[in-house]
Formats: sequence, C-alpha cells, structure tokens
Amino acid sequence: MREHVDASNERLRAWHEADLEHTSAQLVRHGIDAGEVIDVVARFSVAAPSWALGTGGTRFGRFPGGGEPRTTEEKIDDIAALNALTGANRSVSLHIPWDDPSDPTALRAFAAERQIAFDCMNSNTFQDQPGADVSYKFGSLAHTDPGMRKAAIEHNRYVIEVGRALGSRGLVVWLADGTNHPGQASLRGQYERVLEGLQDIYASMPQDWTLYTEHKPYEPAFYSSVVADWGTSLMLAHAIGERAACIVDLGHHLPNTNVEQVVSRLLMAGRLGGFHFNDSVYGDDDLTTGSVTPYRLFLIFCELLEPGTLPDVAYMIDQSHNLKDPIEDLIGATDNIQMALAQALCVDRDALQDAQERNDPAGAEAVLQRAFRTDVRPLVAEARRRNGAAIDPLDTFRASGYRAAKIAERGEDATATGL
Ligand code: PSV
Ligand code: MN
Repeated sequence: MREHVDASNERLRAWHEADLEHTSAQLVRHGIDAGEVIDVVARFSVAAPSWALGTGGTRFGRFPGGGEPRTTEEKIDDIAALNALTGANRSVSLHIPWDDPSDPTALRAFAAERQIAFDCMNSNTFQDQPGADVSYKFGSLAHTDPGMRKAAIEHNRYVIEVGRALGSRGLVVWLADGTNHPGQASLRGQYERVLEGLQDIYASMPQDWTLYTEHKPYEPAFYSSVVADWGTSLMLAHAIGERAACIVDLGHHLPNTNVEQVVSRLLMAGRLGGFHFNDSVYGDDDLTTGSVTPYRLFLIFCELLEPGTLPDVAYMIDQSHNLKDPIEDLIGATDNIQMALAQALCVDRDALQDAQERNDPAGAEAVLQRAFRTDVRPLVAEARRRNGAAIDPLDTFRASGYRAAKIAERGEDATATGL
C-alpha cells in the first residue's frame, strides 16, 4: 500500500498545500491555530472492529462483495491496509468467539509486525455456540439458572485471558439479556444478577484494565433490556468499582435522545469509558459514522473537548457494512470522526463562553456553526499525510486494486466471521 499512498500523495500535493493554506488563513482570523488542530487529529486513533471487515446483512439477506478475510490474521491484514491509508486505525477491537485466536501470543506478534495493537475485547454471551451445552435463550448473566450464569462468567474470564495475552486494556460487556413479555422475569432480579455477574468478572480483571458496560434500549429483547440506558449503565459502573465505565454506542439510544448530553454527563461522572461509533436513523442501524448526523458527531466532540483536552477513553467503531466495501466504509467513518474532532477543535471557546455568559443563544450558535462549517478536510488530510498515510484514502484504496487482489487470493465466496 505504501507505494500507492506515496504516488497518490505526490499527485495531490500542490492542490492539498493550497487548500491547507486557505483553511489555515481562515482559522487565524478566529484565533485558531491550524497546526494545533492538525497535531491533535494526527495523534487520534479509533479502533477498527474485527467483526466488520466482512459484509454485514439482515435477516432478509446478505450480499457479500468477495475477497472477505477468512481468518483473524487476514482481518488484521485488512486493518493494516486501512491504517496505511488513514493513519488513524492503529488498533483492532476483537469479538470472541467470532475471532478466537488459537495462539494469542503469535497473533499479537503478527499484528505488531503490521503496527496494529489490540484495543478492548468484546465478549459474546448473546449467541449460542455450536456444540455448546448451555443456551442463552433466557439470558446469560441475568439467567435464573446459576449454572448458566457461571458459564457466562467463565466465557468472560476466558476473553480476559486472551485479551491479556494480546495486550488489550479492557473488556466491553454488552448483554442481550432482557425479556420479550411483561412479567417474564423480575426486572429487579435480573438487574441484581447482572450486577453480581459483572462484579465477579471485574474481580478477574487485571488491575490496569477497565470493565466497560454497554447499554442498548432494545433488540434482541423487545419488552425490556437489563442494561437499557445510560442510567442503568452508570448505576452498574458505580456499583462495580472504580475501573468500571460506560460505553456509548451512538446507535443505542431511543429516538430524540440528546446523546451529546449523555456523553457530557458520563464524562462529568468520570465514567465515560468510550465509544462504539456508528450512525443511525431508526434504531441500531450501524451505518457509517457521521454519514447521517455529522452535526451530532461534532457536538459530541465539543462536549469531549469542553474540559480542555480530548479524554483518553476507548474510541472504537462498531458498524455493519451491508452494501459498501467494508474497508471503504471504515475509511469513510474514520474520516468523518476525524473531521468532527477537527471541527470541534475549531470552536472559538472564548467566544462561545462569552456568548453563553451574555445569554446570547444566536451568538453562541453562530460560534458553533462557524466551526462546523469550516472546511476542515485539508487539516485532516494533513494529519494523515504527517502520519505517512493518504491525502485521499478512498481514492488511493481504489487505485491500489487491493480488493481485486484479495478476491483473487481469498476467493469470491470467502466469508468473514462476525455479524
Ligand atoms: C450490540 O448491538 C452491539 O452494539 C454490541 O457492541 C455488540 O458487541 C456488537 O453490537 C455486535 O455487532
Ligand atoms: Mn456496540
């Protein structure tokens, strides 16, 4: 990929430099230093999900494009190609057992050779595994049967062990536990059992790890989910211990929820664990991050930056690529995330605070809009270039012929594990 990046950057260099100069000059007028924005964006990285290197689908079908990675190693190859283009996907988030390495130490070395690290681990107690002698039909950590709860805890312990060998920093627990029918289970009892299970898992974690609880209002449980909202997630984090925090998956909120305010509250409580980035219109649609609601993404980054610096939380993508080439979708998502960060860094904080103090909503909104409407694309492109990546990653990816080469190598029918 290196030679494609260099060739493409050389072709775009003069245009890019002119664009960069223009944007930088615009920002100076509002007291923003383009160099500082570029520095922060260049340092930023978002983990790619191991489960989204293949084509997703729905219960109505799946339409793969060919050349999907067949093994975890091939997924890491794809992420290394993605990172060569974006310079901002320096880690992978693994989902077990979809990506259960037989030799984690060897996998760690394989990934390190490609400059890819392991971000958070994700456990899976929502799908029955072939040959398993337990079933999650009626729940995992919330199950009424202590044997089932024990099996779910054991699975999480196993994921921790694998993650430890990989050099991961934490475990994300998303539970499908809930009910489909009123009265099916005690809402209180389910919560208590989940808390007890998470406390058990927490006790097995390395001291420097974080346990992340991820909430979701519905699906697959359609009457009640145990960890339905950020309030429950925060209650759990508080009850579990200091190193427990909440993951905000952007698609896991009921319509009209002010997600940026949720982010602000969790940050204030010291319990913002990080993100599963995606976008949505209706529910947990898992669309390309920033493709539908880029302003919301910008406002989220504004909240993250309010204390002054970007918090060191887990930034991860969680998407399903139903139509697009998965790598192209991840390129787009990463670019949109970086742009939202860059736009938020372009907010004239003093002017905003001043307008807020003077109770001037129109003035305050104008400050935000000015930053949001700034064409930050040259700043993000420059951050990529400084990281040795592509000024135009999508175009470079297409010109590289990567997918065609993978179709030839892996086959038209190669299928990746995951959703
Ligand atoms: C559940 O919808 C979720 O957001 C969780 O993070 C799972 O781990 C992931 O999706 C599976 O695709
Ligand atoms: Mn998620």
